[in-house]
Amino acid sequence: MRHTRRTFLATGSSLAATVRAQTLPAAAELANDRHRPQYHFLARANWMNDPNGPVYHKGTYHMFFQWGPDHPVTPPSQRVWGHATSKDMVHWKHQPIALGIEPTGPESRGVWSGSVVIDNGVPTALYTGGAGQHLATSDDDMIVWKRHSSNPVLKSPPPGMQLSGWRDPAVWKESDAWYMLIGAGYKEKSGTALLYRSPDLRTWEYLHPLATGTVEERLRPDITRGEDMWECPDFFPLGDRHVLIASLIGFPPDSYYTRVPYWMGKYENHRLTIERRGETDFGWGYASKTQLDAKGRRICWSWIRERRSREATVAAGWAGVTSLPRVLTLRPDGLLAIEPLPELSILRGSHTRVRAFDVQGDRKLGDNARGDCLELLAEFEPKSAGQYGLILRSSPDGEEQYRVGYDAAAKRLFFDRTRSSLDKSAAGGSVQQRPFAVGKGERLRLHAFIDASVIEIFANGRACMSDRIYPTRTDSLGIGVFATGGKVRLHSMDIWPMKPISRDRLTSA
Ligand code: DQQ
Repeated sequence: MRHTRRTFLATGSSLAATVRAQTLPAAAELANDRHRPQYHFLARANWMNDPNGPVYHKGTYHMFFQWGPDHPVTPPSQRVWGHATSKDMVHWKHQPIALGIEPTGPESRGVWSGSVVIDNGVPTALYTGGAGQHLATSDDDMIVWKRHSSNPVLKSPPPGMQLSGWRDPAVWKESDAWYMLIGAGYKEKSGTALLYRSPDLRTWEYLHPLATGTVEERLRPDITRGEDMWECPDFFPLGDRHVLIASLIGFPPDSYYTRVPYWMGKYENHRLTIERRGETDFGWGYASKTQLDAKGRRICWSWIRERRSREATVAAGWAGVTSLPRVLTLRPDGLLAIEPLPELSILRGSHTRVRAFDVQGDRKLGDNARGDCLELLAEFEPKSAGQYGLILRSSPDGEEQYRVGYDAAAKRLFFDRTRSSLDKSAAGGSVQQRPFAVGKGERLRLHAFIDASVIEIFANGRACMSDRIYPTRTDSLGIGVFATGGKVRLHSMDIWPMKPISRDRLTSA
């Protein structure tokens, strides 16, 4: 039996009790859920959040992830490491739980985020286990993991620090030793990432904070609390620079928002001198984690969160999606370039090209340009229009629609979800805007991936935005373009239907 309102209420209001009462939703229900993605990786069912320890080893990509296997809204204390494998980062096979809840000790309170490294050929996971940082090893297929006998390998933060959190180890090797960053924060002040060193991944020496946030970095003046913890730090070389990524939550009154900023700079003598900064995701992506792929490219994965009510999420029986693989490179201007993995093109179906035309007002495209499982690449030549961009998931009368566009005067990208669903509880959130400038003589290139409730947009290879929408109408499939306050030229638009990566929306072979 699947959960019902009655079983939900019978368990009382305690979330823990509710979790125990749930069973996995039937595959058929998930297969028929039109909000469930078809070509993004996600858990079999129930709750999913951060990507953990993505690693390429001996011809196979391994993705671990925070999974709540028993309930669509699982509290941190019941999260485990799920596991899936892939040969191409596009098609996935679900594997058994890699690291489950332990009956006693700190890992009975949850197995949280971390990393996997290959230590002399041995896959080794470092992760936060309820309290402290823990270690486990496996053989090449990473199916069965053995916990280190004296976990936690790192029990507590450096003495004397008043921290708001201390978790999510990111680990890498340098010529002399292993290094690790642990996400942390100075209470009521700012996030930080603490740097450690080890000869063997088991004994760790604290060095210093690699970087620390500032109150001024908060994006909104009304933030009164939050952003005092950097979750899920990640750190890696890119060209002749290094990049630090962290995930931050802020709490304006009555709501919250998240950011995944990056800091780019020179890393010398285990200190990072920050030169440039930016955002890895303008939207709803979080807890980004990177890895090297078989070709040596730096691949970034994010968790794309739900944006509908808890009630709707519980009824759906699943929550959370992993982003498409995103390739990070260093741009000549010192900023981060972020693009979808080119090999995603193996999913493309028959190609449609829309002829160039001038756009004024809203313009719907024809019937061969519609769907909720699409890739779309549009280039706009700026003209007189003040705002222009794409209309996605539009009903024929436009009462449901999602807009992503550029405001030329304000020099901002914006994402308007206010009409994305007739269900107001699923269309919440104001228009999101972030600074972005289309240069003189430059076109705006919007590369969009639509996958049921998931929207991922890449703009000119230097900005990325994820969102979730839940249109109520089954005919909210239309594509269009818009221009206000003048004209824009749609130079080209290429559209491909995307092939599902499994037959049943379970995303597993
Ligand atoms: N989620 C994990 C934490 C991390 C947070 C627990 C970020 O380790 O800080 O599921 O989403």
